[in-house]
Amino acid sequence: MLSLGQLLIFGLLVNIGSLVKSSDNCTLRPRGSTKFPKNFSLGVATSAYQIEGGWNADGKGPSIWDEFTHENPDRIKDRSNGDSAANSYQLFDLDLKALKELKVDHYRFSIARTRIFPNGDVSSRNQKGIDYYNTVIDKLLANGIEPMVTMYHWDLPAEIQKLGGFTNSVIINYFIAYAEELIINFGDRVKTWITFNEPMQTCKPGYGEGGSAPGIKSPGVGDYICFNNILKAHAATYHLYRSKYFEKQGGRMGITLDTFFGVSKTNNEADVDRALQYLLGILAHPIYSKTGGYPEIMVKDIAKNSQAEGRKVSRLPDFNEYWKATIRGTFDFLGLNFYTSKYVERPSEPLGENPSMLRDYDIEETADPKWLKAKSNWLYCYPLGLEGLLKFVREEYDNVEVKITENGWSDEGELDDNNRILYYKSHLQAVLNAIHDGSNITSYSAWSLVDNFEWSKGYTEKFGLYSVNMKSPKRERVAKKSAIYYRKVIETRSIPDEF
Ligand code: GBH
Repeated sequence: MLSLGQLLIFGLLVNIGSLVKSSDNCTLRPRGSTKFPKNFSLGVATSAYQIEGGWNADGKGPSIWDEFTHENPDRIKDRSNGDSAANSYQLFDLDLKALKELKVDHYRFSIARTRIFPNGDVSSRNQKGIDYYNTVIDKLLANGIEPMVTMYHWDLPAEIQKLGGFTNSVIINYFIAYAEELIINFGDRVKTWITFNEPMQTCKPGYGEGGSAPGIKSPGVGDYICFNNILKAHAATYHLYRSKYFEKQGGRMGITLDTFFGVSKTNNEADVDRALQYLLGILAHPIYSKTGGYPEIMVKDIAKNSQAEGRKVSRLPDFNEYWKATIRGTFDFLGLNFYTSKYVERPSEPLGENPSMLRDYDIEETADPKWLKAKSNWLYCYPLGLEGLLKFVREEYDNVEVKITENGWSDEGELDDNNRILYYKSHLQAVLNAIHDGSNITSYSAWSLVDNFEWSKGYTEKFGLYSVNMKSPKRERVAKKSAIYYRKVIETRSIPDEF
């Protein structure tokens, strides 16, 4: 018989054993220089709906996220919404103080479309919304912080959704008008523009599966139409900027795409490639490849599946030559949001409903129980995945300039956030290793500056470097241990061991 003491020690050892195992995957050895290149920009990211609050302040119109959360509180885990969030609309100075403490080189934030054009149309132009962002931009610049602006981070004006939102090609012209308003007002000071944040997440859950605003369920149809319109809107905005404003303003423009990295247990390159073409290629290939258009594998598969469903036209028609040429090359850099990795393999039985993107994709995703897990059920620490993705991008898209526009870790919101530090350390190391291998990466934004509204998870998963006191109307920000660590990274331009 073991004594209680022996049992406890045994239990402890088993525990330590499993802890060491999962965090083992969350570390990376340096391969090259331990310093970030001279002009490398280190910063943090947020988005308007997730932090601003002031949902109807000063003439702001309702967005699809205002309506989605108000009309379906049951679809948000804690029945919350972004009505007041971290109240950055009124309390931007608290964010500014945190940004200065961190000593960031840049701040990536998004502009709420419904503050600029409350009903989506130019006729509703709202000067107070423009004033707000002028103040934000001026204060950043006065403190030596470069503004990096996302034009669209999921908050479509509700009035445009009435017309079908991203499934109606009218959104292209509405978007161009909005983008031009931003360029005219802010382009003298904003030199880094991101047209869209993660169109995958606008289209697949928004217009395919229906789990995110506007909650349209049209799998394998609505999502594909949405991609098509976003790619056209992005390209048209890029051309407008280059032809009319670039000469005077000299800024740069790209799009931000998200993907996880696919790991094959059996070293099956074809599975990995298939996963990345479906997750990233559908949006990256039309813009960043030499040939343009959707990835060949998708065009072929979906044409075949569509035919089997009795359709005369593919659910994913490729662009015609005009649009192929118009979309291809519309970038100065590629924004990448990277969080996690999954194992990928072809399933033994078809997945998802018929039709759906999941059915077309035909890949089963699983996670390794040995990987360190965040609070979010989809988020694991596997920094080799970031190296793998950066290698894929280097080879597939001619070593395009990459800005990591998001990367981060969720937990319960504790101030002693050691796992977040482990995550940042290892992922920053992946960036340095990829640079050593030849990747052209020029900036990194940690997600996120402050705890914020995590979409359908409400406030139950926290990604901030700073905690926000949601119980107090003053929404005080408190630096977590990770904020102190990240500041050290920025100060030393390296990845310190100690924290
Ligand atoms: C980013 O998306 C967003 O840009 C940002 O607004 C957000 O706060 C941040 O991530 C953290 O989530 O629940 O299994 O269906 C990252 C890509 C894609 C990750 C959708 C979560 C949901 C998986 N996201 N995914 S699941």
